[in-house]
Amino acid sequence: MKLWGMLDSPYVRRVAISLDVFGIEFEHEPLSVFSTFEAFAQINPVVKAPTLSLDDGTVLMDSTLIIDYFEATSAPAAKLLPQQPQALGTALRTVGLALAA
Ligand SMILES: N[C@@H](CCC(=O)N[C@@H](CS)C(=O)NCC(=O)O)C(=O)O
Repeated sequence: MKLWGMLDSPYVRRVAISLDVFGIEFEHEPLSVFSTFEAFAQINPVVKAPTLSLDDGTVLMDSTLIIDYFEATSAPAAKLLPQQPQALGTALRTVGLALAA
């Protein structure tokens, strides 16, 4: 599994930190969407960081969608979000505020 993108991007950092909290091992490739556009386009034709290539070759993009994938596929004890609706709403509101900040 490989995470593509520079760690000066808050979205790339969000995914790297979330994967770490999930306990998922990954390689990091600090490829720039700006200075290495053509190389990035070979990995992801829409040239967006973060991009994550899974071991099966699937290429995911967008920090929220990447984290959604691991939230959906993780065992209950490893999930980052609470399951109870009210607690989930509170947690998602906090994530929304943090993304805006
Ligand atoms: N909503 C996206 C935002 C990602 C984003 O804006 N990434 C920037 C780098 S920080 C990017 O890829 N910019 C290149 C472009 O939009 O062409 C996410 O959460 O991943």
